[in-house]
Amino acid sequence: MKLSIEQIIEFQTKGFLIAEDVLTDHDLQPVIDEINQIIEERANALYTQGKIRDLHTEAPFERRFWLLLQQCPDIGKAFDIMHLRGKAMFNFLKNDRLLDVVECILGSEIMCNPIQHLRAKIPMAPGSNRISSFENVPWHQDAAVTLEEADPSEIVTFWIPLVDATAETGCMELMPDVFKNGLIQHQAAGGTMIVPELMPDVQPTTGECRKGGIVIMNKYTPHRGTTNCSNIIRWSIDLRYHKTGAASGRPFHPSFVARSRTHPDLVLNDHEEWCRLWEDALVRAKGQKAHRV
Ligand SMILES: O=C(O)CCC(=O)C(=O)O
Repeated sequence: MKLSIEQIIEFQTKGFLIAEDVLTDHDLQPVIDEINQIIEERANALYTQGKIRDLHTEAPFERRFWLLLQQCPDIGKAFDIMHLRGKAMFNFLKNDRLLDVVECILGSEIMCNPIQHLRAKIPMAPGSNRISSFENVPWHQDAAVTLEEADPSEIVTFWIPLVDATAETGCMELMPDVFKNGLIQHQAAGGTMIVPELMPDVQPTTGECRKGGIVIMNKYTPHRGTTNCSNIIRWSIDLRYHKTGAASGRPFHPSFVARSRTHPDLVLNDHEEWCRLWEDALVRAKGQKAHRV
């Protein structure tokens, strides 16, 4: 799907765009199946070790991981793209419908940026303070989670819900227009976040986005993830892409060519190679500072 000119202008002027109906179940289901399979394998292993009593085999994707997490937090250890390194996820990073949209914004020479996450935002019981800053991401600009080397790079975020992301399940809240002022100072305390006294005095937009849609964000757009007040898991993937050759902001983690109209042979199609790149990088970059604060 190509973005319309109105959508492109909206993105370029507001600093974000919620593009509905970009992806189909055909695009998303292989990723969901793969996540389900990983949950199944981890659950079975923990069950054998006596750490899980009820496997909840009948529970749907939107509930099972949470039911298992409550019995054994270990099931959620390193549950992220670079650690799981699934083949369906790797293929999704190069999904044609997704990259058609990326191309509308970044042009046809595109690298997949290594800042990429799978998030299971679990329901928060009223009054609970258990939630982490990874699940309930505070107000920030994505530029703040890159190193200074990427300041000249156009890095665009594509936030993709795997279930409907609503005000109830937890969605993005975004500040329109603020990207035009560039980077705001961030602090590390409480998770990388805009220094509270420097928060722009701007009414945020609640970025509800149904499954199949994508929230596209400029790297200077202040945004946060809102609390999940529902009884399902708000699964999502957040990916970033940049122009081929530009600095990624994480030089010690692997970027790869996801699309090239001029040199299609440069596209990384080898899942095993991608796994190898991540395995090496995770060992070599252990302890590296990734955020600029
Ligand atoms: O998924 C969320 O709730 C927050 C994600 C986010 O802030 C990001 O992708 O930069």
